[in-house]
Amino acid sequence: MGEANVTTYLLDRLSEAGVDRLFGVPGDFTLAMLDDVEEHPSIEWVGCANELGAGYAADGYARIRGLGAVCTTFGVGELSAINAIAGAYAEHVPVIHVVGAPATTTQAAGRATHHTLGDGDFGHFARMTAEVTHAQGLLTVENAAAEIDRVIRETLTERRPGYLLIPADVAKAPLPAPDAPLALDAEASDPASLAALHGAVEAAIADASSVSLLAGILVHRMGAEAALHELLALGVPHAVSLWGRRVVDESSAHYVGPYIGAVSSPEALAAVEDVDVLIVVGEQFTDLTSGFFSQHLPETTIEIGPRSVRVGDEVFGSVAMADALAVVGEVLEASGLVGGAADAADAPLAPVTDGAEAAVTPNAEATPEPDALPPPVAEVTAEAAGAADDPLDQAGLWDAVAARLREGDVVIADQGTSFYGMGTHRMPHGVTFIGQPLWAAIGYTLPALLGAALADRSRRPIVLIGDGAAQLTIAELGTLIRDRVPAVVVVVNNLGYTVERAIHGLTAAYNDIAPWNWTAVVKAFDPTGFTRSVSARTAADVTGAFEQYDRLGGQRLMFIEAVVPPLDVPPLLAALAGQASRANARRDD
Ligand SMILES: Cc1ncc(C[n+]2csc(CCOP(=O)(O)OP(=O)(O)O)c2C)c(N)n1
Ligand SMILES: [Mg+2]
Repeated sequence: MGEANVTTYLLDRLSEAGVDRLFGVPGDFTLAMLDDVEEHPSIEWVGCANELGAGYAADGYARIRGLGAVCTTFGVGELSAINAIAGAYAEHVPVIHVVGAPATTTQAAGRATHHTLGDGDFGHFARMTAEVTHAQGLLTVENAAAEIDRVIRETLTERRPGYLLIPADVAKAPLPAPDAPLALDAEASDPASLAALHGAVEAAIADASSVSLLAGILVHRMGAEAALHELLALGVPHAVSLWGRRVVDESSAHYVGPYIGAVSSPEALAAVEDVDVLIVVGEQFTDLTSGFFSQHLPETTIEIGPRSVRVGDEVFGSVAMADALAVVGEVLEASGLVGGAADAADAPLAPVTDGAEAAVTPNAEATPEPDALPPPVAEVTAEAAGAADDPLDQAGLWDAVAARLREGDVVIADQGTSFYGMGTHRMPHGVTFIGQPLWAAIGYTLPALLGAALADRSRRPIVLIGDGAAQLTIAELGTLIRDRVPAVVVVVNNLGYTVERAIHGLTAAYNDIAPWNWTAVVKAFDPTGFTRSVSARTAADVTGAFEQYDRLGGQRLMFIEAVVPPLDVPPLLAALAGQASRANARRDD
């Protein structure tokens, strides 16, 4: 081991926070740092094909592990990663972006240095990044330890990315290893606020005869999943947003499906909109997850945010999400309003109905004009699939994939037909579903799969991605293969941007992509024979590929090219696309 320095200090701190992989692409301003990474006992370098992929990989890693890190070089490298960092910001994912900069003396001389704009200003990129990171540290020899600690602490606390700019000389400056653990600010609730909340929740449910809960992604981000599960174990009917699917166990008898505003299934619509009291926890309504803001919540709503709770017009501050859930649980338990775990868990789920048989209508006053209302989308069961040997279509594909899922899987779905095709399929117990519906960058999922897979090698990683999206980030397939990361990669070959076709330009040439021979592409990326690939034309082909993955002991990368018709659109996407095109065409004048 070389001498302890600023880089080794940073690596020690990252390792202490649970990070064991650093994703990135080298550059001359980071090379000296990377020698220390190579020598570090607990952090491994994962060289990626480009910085955008490395950023997405760090994001996918963080979504499983709690913190991710990416290292790029000044200007050219960091700006390629900035899209990924902005995505992590939007989606509340803690990622540390480490950037190697020209040496302090080079910067002071102000010369036209490579990877700069040539104007002697070395601050352009840090200023750009400041817009999409919560904390920024521009390291000097003097401030390095304090700034590394501050940026990591704030990144973990805020669940937003942090940026560390390290000039090449500062990276190698001597600095002893940390002598005490990183102190994280405790997020303790104010006892008086909690007591007041208790009273307000009691009053809110005093005359209620029904209650249900809607959960969102911030439950995961705030580390409140255990508290949520404890509350749900009381037998509370619940729904999730499409973004927040990972926070509940979708195999629960009390789970009613995703709530997507007006395009929800009748069961989800009734459970969320037609109750006396709704508890909303960790939810941020976005256009794509709320049916373009068509949500209609009951008058009495208890809204639990990351650090505060709103009950009617009253807001209770300084309340941690987990503590708020515990208070609501206490009150609900005492009220007798919820069924009791044992009986309720045995209750059969209401049968899944076709949208046309919708028994429930949304609140009359809140209903938008009839022509703006898409048909509700029914939840789908895996058995609903057509014949296994019929030509593959969207319905058959997602039914076949859903039927093969099992406990422990990490399913990552890209923002094309994949995300919406799987949106109405119930995940088995113990499956983590990851999407990126707010930032919604196509191509995110393949590198995110790399990160998620390396974050927990005991789980089966499955990526569902469109052919257009895969063309953006396919280079990281090479990284997966080089590092021999087993996974199932499903690429939906529908010859273009089908989700865009559904919104506008059904047959327009701008929605076509360059056709690739996908199985040949995989071969070209695979000099060692690590992959198996299948061009799936039927549901039976898809099922067979999953079975083959298992027969190979889950030790290979299984690439499934799922060939489906270009104009075939999952029902949920069709409903949302109609709303999207209306929203895009709307003029306020
Ligand atoms: C980085 C980025 N560029 C462009 C878009 C706009 N966009 C949204 S969906 C989409 C098409 C996705 O097509 P594909 O991945 O093939 O999925 P499909 O719907 O065909 O399954 C595009 C171009 C985007 N969301 N992100
Ligand atoms: Mg496509």
